[in-house]
Amino acid sequence: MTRVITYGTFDLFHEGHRRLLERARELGDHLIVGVTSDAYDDSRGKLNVAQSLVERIRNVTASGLADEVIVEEYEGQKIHDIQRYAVDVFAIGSDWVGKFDYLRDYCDVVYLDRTKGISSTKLREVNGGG
Ligand code: C2G
Repeated sequence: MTRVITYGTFDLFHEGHRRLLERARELGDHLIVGVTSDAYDDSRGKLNVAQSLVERIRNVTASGLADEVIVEEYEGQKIHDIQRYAVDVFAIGSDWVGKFDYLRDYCDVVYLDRTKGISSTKLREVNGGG
């Protein structure tokens, strides 16, 4: 069984997120999705997230695309998760190309094309969230 993992904030879950999860899922038989905790997003400078962790997890679960949902809480957790869950493939959007090459010591790393024209930032603007 090929186990795939991906991570994200998944704020205001949208078409770009859905397409990313669909393609990550196709890389194997079991997809684990790591959703960032509020504190971890704060620590990495992502300060304008509109939805709580519980809401973001609910949306990822409701997509029906994740076999397993976990919470990402600290820098360095990806290596621990890959080992703990015996992950074969790490997948992430192309906005991160090169940034996760260090994980190649532990599993395959695949960058998937980002969906153009949609983002959480855009949706927050449309919703007047600032
Ligand atoms: N994404 C996409 N197309 C978009 C928007 C997002 O393919 N139009 C992808 C991103 O490339 C990422 C995933 O959806 O793979 C989640 O995106 P975000 O919620 O913005 O999370 P991000 O900050 O990219 O999380 O540990 C956290 C991750 O390293 C990065």
